[in-house]
Amino acid sequence: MARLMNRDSFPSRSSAITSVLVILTAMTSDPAAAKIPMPCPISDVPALMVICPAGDIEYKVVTRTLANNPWSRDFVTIDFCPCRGFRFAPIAAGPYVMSASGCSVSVMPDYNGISRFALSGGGNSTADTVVVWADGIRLCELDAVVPLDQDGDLAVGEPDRAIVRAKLGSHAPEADFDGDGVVTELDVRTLEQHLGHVHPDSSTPARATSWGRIKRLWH
Ligand SMILES: [Ca+2]
Ligand SMILES: [Ca+2]
Ligand SMILES: [Zn+2]
Repeated sequence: MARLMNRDSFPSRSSAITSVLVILTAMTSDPAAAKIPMPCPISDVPALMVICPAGDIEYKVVTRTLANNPWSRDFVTIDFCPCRGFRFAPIAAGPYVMSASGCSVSVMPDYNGISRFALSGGGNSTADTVVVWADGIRLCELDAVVPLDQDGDLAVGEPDRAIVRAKLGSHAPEADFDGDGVVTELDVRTLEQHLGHVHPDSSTPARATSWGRIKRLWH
């Protein structure tokens, strides 16, 4: 099913629409369709994800069935594994379940089909692919993951602000926090609202001098 629903695998838009209609038509008469989550846009997966190392920005996924009912039968997973420049904060007991590999996170939806991800992490994710899965079905691929912690030390500080300011006027997606396609002062202001925010595990303070310790925790 995941392969069938992968929009990237279709040769053209018209054939993609035809194929999806055939699948959806077949599923309408299938009682099992009431028990599985549908890919975007039936399920709602925001294209832009902004992440603060303090975990104070909520990213909300809403999973729905073909009949537009909430789906909450199993975990919803966000897979960051292709993002070699991105890292999650080492949280012992976070609001999400982390895979053993440390690069994908899962949340159990509530009865309304809502999964709330208050992710804590940082580092560059440019040009990498982040995919949202549920019940083995590929729901959607994100357009952009934008970390406020640009340099990946798990804190939002002056170096991060300098990185974003250096990209003012550019189309750099990794510094475009509002997703309007250009890096402006508004994006800098967004970062400034999180200046000083660090990852929530106080036993591993995110300062430049603690880089070695953070790295050891991660590897
Ligand atoms: Ca930083
Ligand atoms: Ca912008
Ligand atoms: Zn923050």
